[in-house]
Amino acid sequence: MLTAYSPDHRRRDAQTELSDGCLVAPFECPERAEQVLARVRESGLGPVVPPRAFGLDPVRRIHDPAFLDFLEQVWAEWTASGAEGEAIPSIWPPRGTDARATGTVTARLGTYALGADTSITDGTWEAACAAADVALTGAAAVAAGDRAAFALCRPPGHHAARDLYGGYCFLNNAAVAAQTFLDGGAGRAAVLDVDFHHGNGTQSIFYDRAEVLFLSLHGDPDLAFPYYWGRTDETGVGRGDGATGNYPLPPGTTYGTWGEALEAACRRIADFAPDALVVSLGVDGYKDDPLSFFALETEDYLRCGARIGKLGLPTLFALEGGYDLETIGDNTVNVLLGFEGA
Ligand code: Q9C
Ligand code: ZN
Repeated sequence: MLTAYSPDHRRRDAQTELSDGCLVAPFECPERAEQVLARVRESGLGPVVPPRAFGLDPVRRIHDPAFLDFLEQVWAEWTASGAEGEAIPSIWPPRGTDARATGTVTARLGTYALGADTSITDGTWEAACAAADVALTGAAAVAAGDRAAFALCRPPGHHAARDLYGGYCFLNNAAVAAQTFLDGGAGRAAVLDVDFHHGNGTQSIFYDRAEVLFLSLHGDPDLAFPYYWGRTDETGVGRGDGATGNYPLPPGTTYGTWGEALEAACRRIADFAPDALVVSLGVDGYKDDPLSFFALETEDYLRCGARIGKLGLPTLFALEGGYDLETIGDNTVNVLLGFEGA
């Protein structure tokens, strides 16, 4: 399968992440994508191609125009305000307030941020746009008849909602890709999110839509980021009722339990019979990942890919999380090799 990749991901190179009360070096760093790319090349998975420039129209199908303006302008406004650090929100509209403050940059940060973990810096917008183009390039290959493609997206996307960024995500690459399949004539699409964290952004984007099935396997949100979404009683709303499914799993989860949840999710996807599948591919469920409490092994990712491959669907893989730099390449590419061997 082809891999879409852009070196412009490197423009997202924040130096700070607010973590446990300290400003630390961000877990979501450029080396992640370089490690995955190196492993893609070594493994002989297939050609690596640069993205085509799709412009913002397909992104506007998913995201709010004022939110996109904010992402494009925030760094310039932040520096113009005299702030010296990276752009981190420090105030939000409180519970019970629907206010969408659009005045100063400080107010706008709180309007659009999910949390304070994701500093915005120079180049963030450009990298996020490149990641969306990478996803759209992979989707275009699948729409043109390729069995599968790998979008080596960075920054990741699945925590970003229609007008919300955070959890290292700005534009929801997987959602943009799923929508482009629909706009290209697919009647139904499924998104399977195997990242350790719940894909709250993708869930919320498609929550009321019957034609997009969203399923997520993740660390129990009673214990894990993003905390406020990902429980089993979140099943969709209105026409989308029944088209969302969550599989929260406990600390210490190994492939025995994880694989059972994957099996259940894959059966639901088969029943739904989508025209295309998007896999939000995060490998932060790995046993040594610094941000997760699962215990998946490198070999387990081969089995994961093989099960997804058994669905026999046109499939786009979009990279999400995975923060163990030693193994992110092997774990990610194992899913793709497992898929191809199925
Ligand atoms: N002390 C993705 O995997 N919280 N995002 C980290 C560290 C944010 C993960 C807390 C985790 C976001 C795409
Ligand atoms: Zn994650």
